Order: sequence, then structure tokens, then C-alpha cells
Amino acid sequence: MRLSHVSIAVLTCALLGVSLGHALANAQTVPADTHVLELRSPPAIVGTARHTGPFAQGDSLNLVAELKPLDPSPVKRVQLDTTHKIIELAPGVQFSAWTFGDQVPGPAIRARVGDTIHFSMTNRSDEAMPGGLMMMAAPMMHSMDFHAAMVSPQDKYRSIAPGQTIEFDFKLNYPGIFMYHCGTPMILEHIASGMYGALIVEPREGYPTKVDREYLVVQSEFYVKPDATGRKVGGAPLYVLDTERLRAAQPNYTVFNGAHNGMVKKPLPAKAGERVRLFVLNVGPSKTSSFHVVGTIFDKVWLEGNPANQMLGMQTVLLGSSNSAIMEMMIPEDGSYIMVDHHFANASQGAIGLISTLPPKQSVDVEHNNMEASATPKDPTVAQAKQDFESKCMACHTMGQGKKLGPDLAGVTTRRTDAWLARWLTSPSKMLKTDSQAKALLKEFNNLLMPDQGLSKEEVARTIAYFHWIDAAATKK
Ligand code: HEC
Ligand SMILES: [Cu+2]
Repeated sequence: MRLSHVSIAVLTCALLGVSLGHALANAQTVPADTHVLELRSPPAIVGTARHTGPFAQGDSLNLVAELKPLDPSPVKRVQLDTTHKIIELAPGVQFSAWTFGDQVPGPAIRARVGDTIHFSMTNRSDEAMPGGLMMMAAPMMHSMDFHAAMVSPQDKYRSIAPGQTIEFDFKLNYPGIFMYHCGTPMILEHIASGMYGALIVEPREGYPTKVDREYLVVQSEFYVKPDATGRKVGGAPLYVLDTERLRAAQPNYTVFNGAHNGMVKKPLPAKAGERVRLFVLNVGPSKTSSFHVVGTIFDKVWLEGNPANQMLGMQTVLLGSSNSAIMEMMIPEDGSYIMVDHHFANASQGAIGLISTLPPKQSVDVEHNNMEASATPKDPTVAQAKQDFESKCMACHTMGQGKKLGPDLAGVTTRRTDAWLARWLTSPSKMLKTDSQAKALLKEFNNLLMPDQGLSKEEVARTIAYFHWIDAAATKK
């Protein structure tokens, strides 16, 4: 009898606890956004009048990493046409891409909760590219899927044929950084070809903190191979989508803002003592990002870009495919702060960038060594090694431009034996366990590990041959 009383009391308490907990949870989520969802969206209109002129138009659009302040107008007119064009993914890698607004990633839209997006898109995949370049990919159906919208996919996200234009409106209900992408089958191929971008939705009252700089970083993978029919773009081989790699989720490039090493060449500027707000979106299509900045800590992180989802003092933010976050941090002192995907296999494929307090290097193009631009090794294996070096290693190394994340490799054959280099290139991680020179080097480079590059024996041999070719050419001068 007594026992059952006690257990009833416990039960009541537990029940009370549950409902109290529930009410509390609600109370915590409600203040973030108390408005009523706006779900009315008229049917999409599809017509045959084409847009001409610019492929992207609208005051709310941002074409580069540095974000413009919010455009205050409550209705954002956004025009993003689809095109097929060649983009330079990495030095010497001319990729046949499909785009929104003629760039990869597509332009970022910046808006606010409560705004209406009036969207309009012509499928211009049938237009020849400017500059007389022949068409590299056949015209095809495309569509637009906005993660920021709450609308019927069958109506708004339908595919339109080349020459058609689709228009629709939607309201922004939640703050966040939302992906947009083409949703036409095979979706995987359309995304991997470059059809994506970000729609940033600010909270109705703006962000609760003040910052000095705002930048957008979009991470994505590329799966490419040289064109089987040997087509060329301005003398360089054309690269096309490698659908086998794509389905196996084995990218050969993982990049920030559409270009291998893009933000190592052109760091994002900041000053010591400033507060920086990064808007980071991982597009995938198939990989996660462990986003990290070397040298600082994320003071505040708002998962998915919504200040209600706040985390504090984070080192790394895990973003699945199509996840995003706003990360705010202080720049403690002068230096170059390295943005990486701390899943280092991804970083070594190009997911590296810099936020730097140093003045931008004038005229020094770190993609190229200090030899004459035309210098190409005569030996084809060495020429291949040069090209591999430029696409795989120049995120961290230069040839004669000084230290980057790793040492300047000009003259490396004079300070190391071929046997040492062969062991290093085969497995830096093994060397770092056993070799005293390697250990000293690691210390000199702030314990930043050179990731294992997975080079074959032949690749190791020809990389060393390339180092000798550089050093021999330098002594001839
Ligand atoms: C993510 C950055 C990164 C990438 C990518 C990278 N390295 Fe390195 N590399 C380093 C760092 C850092 C060191 C210095 C040792 C250490 O700290 O691990 C280094 C050291 C070296 C050394 C020894 C240099 C010396 O002075 O003894 C060689 C040789 C080298 N790397 C070659 C390469 C080649 C070839 C590639 C491309 C296939 C490559 N690295 C890609 C970061 C990188
Ligand atoms: Cu498409």
C-alpha cells in the first residue's frame, strides 16, 4: 500500500517533470522566431519568353566571398539563368561545368526573414559560350530547388527545357544559410557539375552580435577526368564529369568557393583584433566537412546559420552534405589563419583557404614557380610531375616564392638526398615517427603535418625528377 503510494508520487513527479521539461523546451525555442509561418505561394509560371543579357541579376546577389550588407527591400527579385560553361577548377584543369548565373558556386542571395523572393530563371544551356567557344555539353533540362522555401516541389522545382523560363515566389520563414541546387535527375550529376549556391536568410532583427567582416565559404567536391575524345580548351585538355568516381564518392578535388586553392592565392583580408563572421555551407554532394580555422577558436557557432542554435568555443564544426553554420571568431594577432577541412584527405585535395592580416602579395602568382611561364620540361614524365605538383602540392608549397604552409621546395634536392625524398614522399607520417630531420621540419612548421599524398612509386620517382629539373634550371641562370 505504502509502496504503491510512493510509486504513484514518483510517477506523478516524473510526469510533471516531463511536461515541465516540455514547456521549458518550447519556451526556449519560441523567442527565436515568434512569427506565424507564411506558407502562401502562387503557382509557378512557365513560359517561353527568354531572358537575354546578364545571366544573374538582383540587388540581393553576391558574386564573391566578401558579402555585401543586406538589401533592405522586402521583395527580392532574383534572376539566375542556367548556363553551360568552362571553369578553371585548378591550374590546367578546364572543367565543363553547368551553372546558375554563369558561375560556380552560383551567386549568393542575401535576404531576411519575412522577405519575399521573386525568382525567375531561363534555361540558357543551349546558348554558345561567349568568346566563340564551341558548346562542350549538350543543352538539357534544369530546375531550381531552394532549401529556404516551403513549397510544393512538384510545382516550383519542376524541370524546364532549354529556352523556357520559370518564375515563382516564396516567403522566407526561418533564418539560416540554405543551399539551393538543381533538382533535375540525375541530381547527383547536376550538383557535381556545379549547379548550387547559398541563400542567406538573416533573422528578422538581424544578428545579435556586431562584426567587422563577413565572408561566405562554400565547400564542394569535384569528380573529373580528361575528356575521352581529347577535346581541348585553349590548348589545355578539357575535363569532364567522371561519373564512376562520382558514384563511388571518390572526388579528386575538394574546394572552397569553386576553385582549388582559390583563397590561398587570394586570402580573405582581416586585421588583428577584428571579429570575423564566416558563413559556411557544405554543398557536398557526398562528403562531410570538418571545418576548422588554424590559429583561432570559434567564439560563437550558429548551426545552420540560425542564432537560436548556438554553440560556444568550438574548434571544428561538422557539416554534413547541405549543412551550414555561421562561425564567429576573433583574429588574435597578425598572421595568416588557415581555413581547412580537418578531414585532411579533403584538405589535401584543395579545401584550404586563408584569412590573412598581411597585405595581399602584389603580382606574385603563387600558382607558378619563378621560372619563365613558358618553361615546360621536355621529358613528358617530368612535365606530368610538374602538372601534378601544381594541382596537388601548391596549396602548401611554392617553388621559389618562400614558405607557405610547408617549405619552399626550390633547392630541396640540394638539402635532401633522393633516398630521403623518396621515403618522405611515400609516407610523411612514417618518416615523422622515425626520422630526426623530418621531426625537426615538423617543429619548424608548427606541427602542421603534411598529409600522406598516396603517391605511387612512379609518381614519387617523377616528382623527384621534377625537383632536379627545377634545381638544375636554377643553377643554369
Ligand atoms: C596540406 C599541406 C601540404 C600539402 C598538400 C603538401 N605538403 Fe609537403 N609539406 C607540408 C609541410 C607542413 C611540410 C613540412 C614538414 C611537416 O611539417 O610535416 C612539408 C614538407 C615537404 C617536403 C620536405 C621539404 C624539405 O625541405 O625537406 C617535401 C619534399 C614535400 N613536402 C613535398 C610535397 C609534395 C610533392 C606534395 C604534393 C604531392 C606536397 N608536399 C603536398 C605540407 C604539405
Ligand atoms: Cu541541372
